[in-house]
Formats: sequence, structure tokens, C-alpha cells
Amino acid sequence: MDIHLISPFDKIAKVALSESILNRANKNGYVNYYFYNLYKYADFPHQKIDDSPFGGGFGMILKPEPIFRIIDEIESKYKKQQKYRIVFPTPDGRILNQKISNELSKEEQLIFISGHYKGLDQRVRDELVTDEVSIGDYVLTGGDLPSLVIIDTIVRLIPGVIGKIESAKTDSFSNPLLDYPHYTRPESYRGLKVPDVLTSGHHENIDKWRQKKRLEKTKNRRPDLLEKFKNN
Ligand code: 6GU
Repeated sequence: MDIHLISPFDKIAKVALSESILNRANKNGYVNYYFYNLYKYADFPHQKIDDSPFGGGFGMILKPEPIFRIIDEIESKYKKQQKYRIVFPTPDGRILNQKISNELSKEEQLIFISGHYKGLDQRVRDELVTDEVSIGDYVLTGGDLPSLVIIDTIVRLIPGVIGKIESAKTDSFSNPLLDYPHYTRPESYRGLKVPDVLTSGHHENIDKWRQKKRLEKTKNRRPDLLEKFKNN
């Protein structure tokens, strides 16, 4: 998979994608990351990437030209042969969930436009963007972290990027219940003890305890998920 990131601040994503699993996925050939700094595609000599909104109002709007130029460049590189999707993380998008991530993980080419300031010229959204995605109902300063969140959910789904055990364990949204509590050595630390059942060696009881904990936690924190579980 090729992932292209467009941003005025490409350092944020470069750093985040150069560590841990997302970096290993690149080193092992599962994914390529390409970075496009918006300023480099803006008109000389001022290299202005944003401007005030027509019609008045607060905030600055990202100008269309640098973004259209970058997309042209990507298109010419692939000679329009490959299908791609252009994701614009925005608080007024569809809220991200595992289904959206699964879908995006099957694409060959993904382009992310990380916006800043107040917004993005609507012509870019109408003509270029295929997917507008929010990462939740709260406010962030810009689109770089949301792009990285979405990319993280996608890259880990590429077959081979993470081990089978790890993926089964952490895919808590393929199982409707929340995860149970985990413990490791030491068995007692500062007077805090691991529940006896886990050190009993009685696997049936351990399974029962874990299922009970999953239900309790889900009931307390995510009653909405519990409804889905009952209906399955
Ligand atoms: Cl995708 N972008 C910004 N700037 N803020 C957000 C968001 C995205 N999702 C939730 N808040």
C-alpha cells in the first residue's frame, strides 16, 4: 500500500511513522509513506497556503492550488492507472469505526489531506476528497493527529504487519465486549495481589472469570455495545 500525506507540517507525521509497528511495516515492505509539504507547492514568492474566507468570517481557509498540484503530481506518477481514495480528516466527517478502517485497508493508494486553520476550500472537498472522516466528538487543533490515528488503524490491518496473536487480542471491536483485566509478574507488588483464580491453573475458571469481567466492564462503560452483544 502507498500512503501519501499532505500537510503544512510534515514533520509531525514523519516522526510518528518512524517508530514502532508503523515504521516496521514500512521497513518490511508492507507500506510506503510519501510526504508532501503544502508550502513547497504554493506560489512563489510568498508561498501562501491559506487565505481569508469569501463572504467574511473568522479563520483562514487552505487554498485549493497547492493541493490540486500535489494530486496532479501523484496522479502523473501512477499514470492514473491505480484507483485511490483521498481522505480528509475533519470534525464534520463520518465518525471513524473499525468497518471504515477495514474498508480503507484494502486500497492500494491512500492520500490524506491534513487540514489546519478553519478549513479547506470546498472545491477541494467536492472535486478531490472521497472520504471525510472524524475521529470523534471533540476538538483538535489540526488534521495531522487524526490522519495518523486513521493510518494506524489501517496499517495494522495489512496482512503480515502484526502477528496473529496480537491482532486477535487487540481486535476488541471484532468482539463486541471490552477486554478483561491482564496481570503479569510479580504476583504480589506493594501489597497488590493478582487475583487467585489467575494463578490457580484452572483454565475453565479462568475463562469464566475473564468473561464475567468483560461483561461487567462493558455494562459499566459501554452499555451500547452490550445491546449489540445481546442481539447477536
Ligand atoms: Cl478529523 N480533525 C480535527 N481538526 N478535529 C477533530 C477531528 C478531525 N475529529 C475530531 N475532532
